[in-house]
Amino acid sequence: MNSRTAAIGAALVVVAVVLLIVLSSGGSDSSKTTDAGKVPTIVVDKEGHPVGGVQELVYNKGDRIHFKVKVPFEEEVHLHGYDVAKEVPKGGGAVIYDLPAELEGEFEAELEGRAEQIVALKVEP
Ligand SMILES: [Cu+2]
Repeated sequence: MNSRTAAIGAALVVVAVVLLIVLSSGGSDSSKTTDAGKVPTIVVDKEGHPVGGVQELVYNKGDRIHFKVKVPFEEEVHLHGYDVAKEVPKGGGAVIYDLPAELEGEFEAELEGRAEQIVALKVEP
């Protein structure tokens, strides 16, 4: 009897611990999703056009320019003005821009090989 009660007690503890782990990991998952959701992602389709059109991104000087570009083929993504080029490998992939907005003005990011604009970047004073 006693050992059975102890076993039930132990099982309850295990359930409680598992619940805590599931709940806490669920919590961190949703915060990750929220963080990821804050990073604008430009998806380029197979024809080389940005899905939903050229994405407008507006920042204030001193902010962090932060966006992601997913391209389904090998390309070079080029952010004008800041002049940052990033290579998308053969077979496609994503590149991430994360840099301080220190230059004011309007700049474009494009798929360099196709001269296709994908981002209209504006940095305001
Ligand atoms: Cu360019």
